[in-house]
Amino acid sequence: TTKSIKSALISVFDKEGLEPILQKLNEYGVTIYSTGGTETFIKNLGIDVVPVEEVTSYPSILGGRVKTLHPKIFGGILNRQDHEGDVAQMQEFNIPQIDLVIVDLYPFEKTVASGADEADIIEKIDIGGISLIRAAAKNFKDTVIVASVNEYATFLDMLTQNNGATTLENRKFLATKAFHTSSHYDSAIFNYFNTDANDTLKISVDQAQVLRYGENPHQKGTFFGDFDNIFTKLHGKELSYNNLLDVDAAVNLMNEFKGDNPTFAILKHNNACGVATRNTIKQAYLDALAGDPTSAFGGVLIANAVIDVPAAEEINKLFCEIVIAPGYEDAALAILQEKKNRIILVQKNIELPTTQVRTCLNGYLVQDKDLITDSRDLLKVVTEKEPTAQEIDDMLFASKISKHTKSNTIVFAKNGQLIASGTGQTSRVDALRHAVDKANSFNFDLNGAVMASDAFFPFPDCVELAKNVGITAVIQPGGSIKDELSITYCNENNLAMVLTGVRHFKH
Ligand code: 93A
Repeated sequence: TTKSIKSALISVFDKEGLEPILQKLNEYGVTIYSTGGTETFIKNLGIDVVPVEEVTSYPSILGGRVKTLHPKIFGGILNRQDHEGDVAQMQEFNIPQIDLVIVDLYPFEKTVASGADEADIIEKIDIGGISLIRAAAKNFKDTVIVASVNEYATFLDMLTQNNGATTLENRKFLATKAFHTSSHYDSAIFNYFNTDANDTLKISVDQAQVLRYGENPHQKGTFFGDFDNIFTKLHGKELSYNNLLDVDAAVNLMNEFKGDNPTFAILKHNNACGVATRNTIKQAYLDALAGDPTSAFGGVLIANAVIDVPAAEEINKLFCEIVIAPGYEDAALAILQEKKNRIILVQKNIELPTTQVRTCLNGYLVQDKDLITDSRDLLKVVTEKEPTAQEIDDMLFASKISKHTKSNTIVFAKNGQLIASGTGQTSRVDALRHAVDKANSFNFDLNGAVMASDAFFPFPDCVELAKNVGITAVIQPGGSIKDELSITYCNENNLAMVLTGVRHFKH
């Protein structure tokens, strides 16, 4: 299975790094076939080279679009040397054997990145080169493929070790690399063409980042995405699978508070356990922390404003996994970096994909993200009592949080602070009881607080319970056949209620 190389077809866009290989092949007396520019390059080095045109008896046509696409070339690459029929046809059609193919593809991605116009970009879709790669890689039993400059050094090593030959193992290894190159190339072309909102599919396999493990140590995990496109990591350990999920939840939540006054959120297990909007980022942090100082331990922290020294001094007192902010004052960063493992991220101003994917049974589910942020113009007051301006602010604040909390959820808020939430319960009233318990355990006074629900109240039990603990205004989507029962209860008990018409399930 060790095969010596007697002939090679070389067609490279970038000639850089090729010379040492040419010298080596020349030493071993390899016959070299080549295309236009590459042929000139080889000739100029004083090395003998046969133009492909001599093999095909065709000139390069259509402005170079068709130069290697010919049965004599592909026959030379694809023939099976242990196949009687193939061997006979090679003779019959006078096809030269090609043992080695070296290609460097037209620089499609670079051309796109340069901002070139469409015609230029389309011309950089390599057809012949990609076909040569696929053909040679398919026939790795007989043919060697070097599909990228990245493989030059490896290939040279192989040649030297085997005195001008390659092993089957060498050839299969290079074929694997080649299919990686070709699949990357084709996904880059697909991404360029695919302007569909369904942009999730832009994620390609070569952006895979193998994680230490998955959700638990016995599960393998990989992240398919481009983390560095969204964040600059300034400090800390490697992000884990669970860290990434929390970062995703944090970023989506904080997205709701873009452009608002300084807002700080603390998340645990993808749910917010503290959020506050204040005049300073330090106060926002302190009041977010006060929402549930127990849960905040080991949490993921996110701010919508630059972290200054006063805030950093406070944050530094907490054991937390990750801090995310649009920026840090130098001295603040120095403080936060005191803890070796603490992950510190700068969030760049990048729009995230608007599609969401998760596996389901033997396939996957794709949906648009929930991109509706509850705003004043959505609100319909359905009670005799009008909510106050403060209550409206608090209801919108609470509703933004409930949207990013696992269903069923109930969120209590007061004066721009998350007071408590019930998360991921199987009944709405359970979520509400949970929120009440939490608020009580941290001695919060719920009088004058507002309540948000991610979905409608199926029964009036929730507003009854809310009234009994001091809630004065309620925001919910509405849409239950029993809405009227809840509204009537509010009217009889001096509660304000607004409907948004937008459900925010998060399952
Ligand atoms: O336009 S092509 O798709 N048509 C072809 O038949 C073909 N064969 C090789 N481009 C083709 N190539 C590419 O030409 C190679 O992948 C390489 O990038 C380039 C080398 O051209 P030259 O040797 O003329 O510089």
